Amino acid sequence: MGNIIVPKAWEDRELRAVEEHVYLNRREILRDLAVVTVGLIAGPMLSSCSDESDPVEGPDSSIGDRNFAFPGMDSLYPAARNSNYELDRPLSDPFDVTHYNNFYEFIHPDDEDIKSIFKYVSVFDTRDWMIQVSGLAERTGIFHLGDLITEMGLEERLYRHRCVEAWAMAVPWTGFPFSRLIQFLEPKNTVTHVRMQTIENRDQMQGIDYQTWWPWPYVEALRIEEAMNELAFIATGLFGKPLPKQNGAPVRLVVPWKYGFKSIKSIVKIEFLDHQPETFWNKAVPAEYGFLANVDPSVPHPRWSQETEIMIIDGDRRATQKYNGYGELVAHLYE
Ligand SMILES: Nc1nc2c(c(=O)[nH]1)N[C@H]1C(S)=C(S)[C@@H](COP(=O)(O)O)O[C@H]1N2
Ligand SMILES: [Mo]
Repeated sequence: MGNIIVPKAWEDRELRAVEEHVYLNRREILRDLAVVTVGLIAGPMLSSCSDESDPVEGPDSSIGDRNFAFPGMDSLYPAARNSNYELDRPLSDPFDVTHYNNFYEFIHPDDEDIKSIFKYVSVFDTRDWMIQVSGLAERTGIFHLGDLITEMGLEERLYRHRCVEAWAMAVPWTGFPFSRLIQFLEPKNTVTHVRMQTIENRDQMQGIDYQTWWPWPYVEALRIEEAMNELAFIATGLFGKPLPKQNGAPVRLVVPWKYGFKSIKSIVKIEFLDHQPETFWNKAVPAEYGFLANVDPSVPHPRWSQETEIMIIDGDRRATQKYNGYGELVAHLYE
């Protein structure tokens, strides 16, 4: 990708200030959280979070480095598999899936290899993770991820993944349907889009200051009907364990019928809107990245064909399927 200089107009200082505050003063905020999260199950999760002795999980040689996003996190895995979501292909190797990543925030200036992202995530602190919900909904405020998971429950689903750059994989995600979370947050009926934002943590994500030409923070969005589709999934785990940092810990979106860049990682903000927002890739490279970005073998990327895909890392090449094989469940959204 070229060094595209993007004007700084995207900067939203107010928002950044809120997030920095949330991030740097997590434990203070947790004390006051009962006031903010009206109506959410309060109590045990929150009080145990303010315990200064939260355990930090060490790297797991099979899948990588993780923190506890909340106490007791590990005990929720593995979750029961939902047999409605099976695959026509074998699962990818866990080592490949956690060592072949796309996460621009962690690209290292001296080592831009996609297979090196995992080396630079250990400083990423995902403990006591919170998500700010705003916009046109009844329930807005700052929610602790542990509380949301308790409220939503967890299940495992086998999904395909297809990157716009033609690599593909098949993986078991753990999480909950996005529709369940949206229903819980009660958007107003004027809502047309849901916008999501990745944490912008310059101290821990060296790729942000290095790649000054990208319009940080990473932002993605879906139409509300897409977000409510049964396939749209909020993942907190992978291969029966909490998400490794390089795969978007502690909480990411998964939209398997769209190119991978829609599946935004490490989400700290969800906003309900009555218009289509700008997104990271739409702003950065509008000619290449359409807002919809449905997987489609008949629509080539401006610089390459999308007719086939390559399974990581073994290189097995297969025909790309329209909607990544999920047409039965999503084609009606685009008629
Ligand atoms: N915040 C953020 N989310 C992101 C990206 C990114 O660079 N930053 N890359 C996207 C792209 S292009 C892909 S293909 C997937 C890759 O997910 P994986 O590394 O878990 O395979 O994450 C998506 N989510
Ligand atoms: Mo991608």
